[in-house]
Amino acid sequence: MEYVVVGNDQGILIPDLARFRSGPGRLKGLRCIHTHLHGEPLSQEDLTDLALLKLDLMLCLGINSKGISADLWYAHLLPKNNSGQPWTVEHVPDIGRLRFDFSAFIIDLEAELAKAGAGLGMDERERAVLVSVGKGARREAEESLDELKELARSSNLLVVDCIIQRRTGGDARFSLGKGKLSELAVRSLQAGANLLIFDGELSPAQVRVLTDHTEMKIIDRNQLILDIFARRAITREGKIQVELAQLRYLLPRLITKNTAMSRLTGGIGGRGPGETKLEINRRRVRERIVLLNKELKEIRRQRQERRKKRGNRGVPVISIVGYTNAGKSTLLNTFTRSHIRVDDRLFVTLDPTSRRLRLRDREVIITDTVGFIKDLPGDLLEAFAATLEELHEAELLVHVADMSNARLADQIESVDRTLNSLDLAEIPTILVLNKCDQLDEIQTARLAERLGGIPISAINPTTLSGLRKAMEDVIF
Ligand SMILES: Nc1nc2c(ncn2[C@@H]2O[C@H](COP(=O)(O)OP(=O)(O)OP(=O)(O)O)[C@@H](O)[C@H]2O)c(=O)[nH]1
Ligand SMILES: [Mg+2]
Repeated sequence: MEYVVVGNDQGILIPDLARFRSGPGRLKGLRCIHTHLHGEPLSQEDLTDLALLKLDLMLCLGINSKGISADLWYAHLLPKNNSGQPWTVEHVPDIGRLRFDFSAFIIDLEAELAKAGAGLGMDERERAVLVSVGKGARREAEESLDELKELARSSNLLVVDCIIQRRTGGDARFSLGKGKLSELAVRSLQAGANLLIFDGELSPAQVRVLTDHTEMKIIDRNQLILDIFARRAITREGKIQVELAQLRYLLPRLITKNTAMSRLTGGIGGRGPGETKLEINRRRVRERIVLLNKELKEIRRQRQERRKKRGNRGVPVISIVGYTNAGKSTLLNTFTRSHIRVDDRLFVTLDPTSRRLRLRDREVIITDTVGFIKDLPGDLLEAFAATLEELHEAELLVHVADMSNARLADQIESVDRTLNSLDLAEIPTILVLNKCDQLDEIQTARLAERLGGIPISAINPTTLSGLRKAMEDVIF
């Protein structure tokens, strides 16, 4: 079946094609043919649209002084190549001389794009391109992207490309121009990706600009973290907390997608009927937030009652805190011979777990809880307030850090900052440097001295005696 969409001299209305032929390496199956009345070749704007809309072809036809067609130019996208050029432009002096089996050509091109995208073969995972845009130092951006990669991996995504763009100059807000966006679109297409993940937080205005110009799925770091939490939540309380955080984050970012509007002329028209639908969506979200809050309140009440009972018995509580993936659950397992789930992924533990532990012949309760991360989304922190509230009852915090991690110092600082913001800085804290088995003795001793922490290897019980003694000294 073939369709023809006809525009006028003002522009052309392209229907919403977001779900149409979208797969790795697929182009839109759409050729844009238009006239340039002054004999000028394809403009930068034409080429940008070619990339953003993943068109099969962008063609412009010149008209000579007698109104008869003269020169024509056409452009199409290219698979990944050495020149780095995302498209090629051809010039044909006379339409009568255009000999080109375009259908056959486009089939070949799509096959090549798909091949480049498929890379390692049959991988069912969603393919993502990570993007860092901002003003900070390049090194910081790279480190932050490393963590974003781990987050993506923890969310079961395949990272196929990373793009870092540094901005110099006065503009503190980053803005992504159409040109940069089209480069992102082409690189994503060439890598067979359909998901762009921005490091940092996208404001509602930025989300609007991005979704207006591309048909790719676009999320930011916070949404990725929320997604991981959503996958991991097991208990009713955990699930409600995560959903609440997601809805709160989503609400200001709910926008109608402007796809049915002319994009080739910069979006004439308006958001007309979409607006009302948007309001309905917003209202639904608000209603759901009220409902979930009610349910959460009831769960919190029950939780408080349980806590009161436990509190009456006067058993001291020790809480394990720390950056995600530092080895908190492993430490609890080794101390109490338990089998909480442990994995080399971020945010494996969401729901708090408590176990009994004997210290100097007396019983204490040791708890493991959700890990922290730099710039933990505020909505998430708020949603988890009830879970984290239990930390206030602790007589001692054991702060577990991963000493084999290149970002150790930053991670310790992030955790300290989070503890501060939760008003927990007053509780006595022992800093534990975990995974000392990954370093040699000299490195371990040096780091332990510099940071004032106790080195351990949570997988090896014989390394825990120093920590045990330090815990006893604080508790008794
Ligand atoms: N080499 C080494 N690996 C360790 C050590 N302790 C923990 N690990 C590993 O580090 C990874 C994370 O451990 P977890 O105990 O799940 O970490 P966590 O702090 O509970 O992480 P989240 O619950 O995801 O926040 C796992 O693959 C563990 O096997 C250690 O002392 N040495
Ligand atoms: Mg854990």
